[in-house]
Amino acid sequence: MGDEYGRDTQLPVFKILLIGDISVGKTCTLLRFTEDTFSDNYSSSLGVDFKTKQVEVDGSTVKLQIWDFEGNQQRFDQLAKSRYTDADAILFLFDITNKESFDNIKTEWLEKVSQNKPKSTCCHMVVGTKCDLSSLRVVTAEDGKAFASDMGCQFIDTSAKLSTNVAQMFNMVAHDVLTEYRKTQTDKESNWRNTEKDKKKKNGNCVISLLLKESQANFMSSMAASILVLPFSTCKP
Ligand SMILES: Nc1nc2c(ncn2[C@@H]2O[C@H](COP(=O)(O)OP(=O)(O)O)[C@@H](O)[C@H]2O)c(=O)[nH]1
Ligand SMILES: [Mg+2]
Repeated sequence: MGDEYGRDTQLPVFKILLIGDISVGKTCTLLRFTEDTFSDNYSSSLGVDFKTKQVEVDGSTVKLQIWDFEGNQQRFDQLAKSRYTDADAILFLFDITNKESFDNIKTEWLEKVSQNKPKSTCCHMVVGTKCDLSSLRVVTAEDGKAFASDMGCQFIDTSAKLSTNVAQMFNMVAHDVLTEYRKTQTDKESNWRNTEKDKKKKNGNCVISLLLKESQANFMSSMAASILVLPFSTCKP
């Protein structure tokens, strides 16, 4: 059984967005994780929309539906708006050999995200890509960590080429979104319980007031009877 996007409706499905400048490695990261492939010649103008992968996390099986965007600002704007609002996680990718792609997260991508109002439980992560190119590195892991900590989220260095930290990164995200999901489920459950309790309380109050009314009525009618009977019974013939 599945919905229009091929989601298995039996499992929780978490929607994860990969965003960042063109050529930072979004498509390669997605393909490394979902198909365990990598190509040096992958055309960075191509995007693959989304792919899904089932993962085991914290004793649960969940589906990650991972969305890739082309990095083309205009197309991103057209496609992304509707997809932001129900995203469970947004990963901000930058290329560690390209300072501009890092700066653009602060100046452009974060702005875009906040404009499109993702849900308050949406998890964020800052991801440095191409960490196999360490000799060309211009953004240090410390810079990445400091920036992520300002955003209140985690930072991770990855390489789609060498498969470094790619699965770990998605597992970290799956853990974060599952934690949020469980919190929401618990909140929903306790709200439901409280509503049921309120309903029972109200019903209980109704029964008590009915009983009270009934006993009041009984009392009143017996009083009335004794008032009526009393004069006759006390009358001497
Ligand atoms: N050395 C190296 N190159 C990478 C890595 N990931 C992607 N690339 C290269 O970077 C270019 C852009 O990758 P792509 O995934 O298309 O970027 P996108 O535009 O963000 O989707 C391609 O030529 C890839 O081969 C990586 O981990 N290491
Ligand atoms: Mg791409």
